[in-house]
Amino acid sequence: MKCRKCGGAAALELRRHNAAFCSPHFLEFFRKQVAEAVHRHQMFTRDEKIMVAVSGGKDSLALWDVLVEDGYQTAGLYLDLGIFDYSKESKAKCEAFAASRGLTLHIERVAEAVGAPIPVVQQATRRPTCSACGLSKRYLMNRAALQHGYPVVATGHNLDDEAATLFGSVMHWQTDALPRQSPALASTHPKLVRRVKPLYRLSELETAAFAFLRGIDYIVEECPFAKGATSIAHKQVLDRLEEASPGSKHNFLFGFLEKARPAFEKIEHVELLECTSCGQVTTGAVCAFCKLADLVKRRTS
Ligand code: Q46
Ligand code: ZN
Ligand code: ZN
Repeated sequence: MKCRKCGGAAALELRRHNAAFCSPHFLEFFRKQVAEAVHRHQMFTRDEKIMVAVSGGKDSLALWDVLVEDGYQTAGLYLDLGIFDYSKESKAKCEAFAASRGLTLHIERVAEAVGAPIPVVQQATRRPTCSACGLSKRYLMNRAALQHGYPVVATGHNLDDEAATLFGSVMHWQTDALPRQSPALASTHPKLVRRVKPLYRLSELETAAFAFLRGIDYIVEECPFAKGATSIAHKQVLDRLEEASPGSKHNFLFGFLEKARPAFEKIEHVELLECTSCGQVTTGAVCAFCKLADLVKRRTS
């Protein structure tokens, strides 16, 4: 196998692109894909401060690395979910990454904001762990960005994540979730920051290869609650399709973004209000996060 760019020995074959690259040209390819994503969806400019949500995993740290190397103004945001050793180790990876590059890392503790760490929240609410966790993460990301003056939050979601989420939404015909599935969500209210996913063009394998080649020290273990999540089953189904027909995930996601998403976008008309309890944006009187925190307080006291 030869590198598509220089003809040297290839280190990595990308079947869906029908190409192979040596290490330096793979890194170049990766950075170009991020630049293309940023440009195509006007995610942010060089004058803006970007908050990068980091979990300690390969994707978010690879993203932070690319943006820093490209000269963007960034800071990290780590959400401490209080999930046993997983949280301790992932936090340490983020702190080490930030310290080694002299970057700012903001830390938000879910236990402080919601009233209990995620495992206790799950027991108290008896809801699927990931639903309370996802809700808390989205809320705290937006709140932290507003508090610290960042107009945009970037997350490390990759092509595999996005294809799996889309698959899940389509499987259940969640027509309210479909218009929100996008590499870039604009701010629709002064108290909502933009949310962008600059890695949506890159697969999980590619972000792993990038992190490895860049010598990024990331947490390899997944969150212990990820195992039972249906998103894993969706990923496995898509992996099998990809194996049989390279490019399937790409075609599924990109086809949706180009051809189908606009049709769902038109039917989304929601009035945005401010939560009477915390002031953050909601569609009802009290936001879902405040309701969750209230429930946790009642059940744990
Ligand atoms: S951290 Fe939270 Fe994830 Fe763990 S509890 Fe589920 S949503 S799996 S990405
Ligand atoms: Zn090369
Ligand atoms: Zn609220």
